[in-house]
Amino acid sequence: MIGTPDPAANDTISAIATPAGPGGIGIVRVSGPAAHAIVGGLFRPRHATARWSPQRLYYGHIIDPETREVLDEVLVSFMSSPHSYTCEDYAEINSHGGYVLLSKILRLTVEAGARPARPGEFTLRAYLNGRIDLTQAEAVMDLIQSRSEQGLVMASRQIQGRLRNEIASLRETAVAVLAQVESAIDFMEEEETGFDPLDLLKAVREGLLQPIERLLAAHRRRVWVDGVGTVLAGRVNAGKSSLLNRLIDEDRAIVTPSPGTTRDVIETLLNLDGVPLRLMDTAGFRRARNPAERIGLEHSRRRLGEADLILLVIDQSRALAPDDLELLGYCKGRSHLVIRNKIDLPPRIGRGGEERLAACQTVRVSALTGEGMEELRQAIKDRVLSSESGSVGSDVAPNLRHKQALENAAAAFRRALQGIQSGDPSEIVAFELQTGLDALGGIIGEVPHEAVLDEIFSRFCIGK
Ligand SMILES: Nc1nc2c(ncn2[C@@H]2O[C@H](COP(=O)(O)OP(=O)(O)OP(=O)(O)O)[C@@H](O)[C@H]2O)c(=O)[nH]1
Ligand SMILES: [Mg+2]
Repeated sequence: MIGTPDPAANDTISAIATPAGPGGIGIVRVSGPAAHAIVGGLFRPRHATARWSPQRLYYGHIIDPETREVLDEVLVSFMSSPHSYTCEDYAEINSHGGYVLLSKILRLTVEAGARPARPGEFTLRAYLNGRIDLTQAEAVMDLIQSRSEQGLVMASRQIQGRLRNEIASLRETAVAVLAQVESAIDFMEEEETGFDPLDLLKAVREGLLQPIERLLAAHRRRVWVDGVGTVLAGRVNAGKSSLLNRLIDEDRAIVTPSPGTTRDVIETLLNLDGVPLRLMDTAGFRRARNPAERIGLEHSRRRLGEADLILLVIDQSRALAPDDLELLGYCKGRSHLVIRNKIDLPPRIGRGGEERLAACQTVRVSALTGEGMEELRQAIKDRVLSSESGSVGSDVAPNLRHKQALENAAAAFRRALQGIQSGDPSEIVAFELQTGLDALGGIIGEVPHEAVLDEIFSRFCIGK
């Protein structure tokens, strides 16, 4: 979402803020030092005014400066730095919707001196100007793209700074620990430094590693924002596409009796009583017979690798085949459900097959008659909710970037812990703590250096 940071941004940017296509209203927003002049130059207010007051809506018309033609009847607002979304001078034109009209207004702002904004650039400016941190900037996008109401609530909390606060408190703890370790470097011979390895171990374990573990567990909550990546997998002809169609109650995927019908991955959104799924139908497994099928299978495998939940479809009217066994093996250790499809037909799965399936949680359905579909829906919901419940108690949902940074921080703090335990030189411990601190700083988009020094010196009296 965020473009290349451009801290020296003193140009004025402009963009259409509403989606393309017909709509009741559309918005063009302009931000930067010339925002008021550019929009003011295109706007003819109903009542003439000498200056634009912030927090007011002005009614009037947008005029094409070249032809003097009235383009549209609009409402315009002006905001002054730093009291705007971007912290810059800012203006918004509310016109009628419609891509051609909005494009024309955008073009007029550009001809008047604005530059078309890059994706996410308004939010980038809000971040660069210090109004929000990176987690809040990311949450703006989550709010827009959330796949469920719960995801919306989580994104809104993140915008309010919930994750930022958690990271800030972790950083405070890390800075305090680092300050103690660094003072042990500087004042090695002094006894009054209060350097107690046991206290430090406790602070690292309980103040850093445990809260980070909780945040990492809360990463699972991202499914509310992103949707649960759910892959229908199985042998050719098992009934995956028929199941997709049943689940979404629509003839979306092609179903035929011939094996190898599905080639492309078909992805669709499904909301199961508030649980958002990104449901994917994939090419069935067998030895590929031609290049198209081989490519389809590669796509299937990739989606399978990325899946949050695998729905493994088995045709119970046939004996279990090596492909079924391979997929069953693949599902081990991954969140999955085994679907025994075609229960309207006599079971021919074989004794060995039955023994193999006995160890799995299975749901019996017929995609043809619809039998068992309610149970399947329930089982999917239960599975998602149970894997998400591990993170209860946390209010936030770190995304993948946060997760990776948290893992890096945790790894560094664990190395610091080991260093303290094995009596390593304090410089080495301090280095690891600083590495962890930097990783945490990366989450909110800021890495402190002076904070550590401040922390050390604020703890000592002058002359000591
Ligand atoms: N009797 C019966 N037939 C079914 C059932 N589900 C699917 N079929 C039939 O099985 C055949 C294959 O169904 P698909 O849904 O295309 O199977 P698929 O797993 O998507 O197959 P590929 O895309 O080739 O991998 C079709 O003829 C379906 O009508 C079921 O529950 N009972
Ligand atoms: Mg199919």
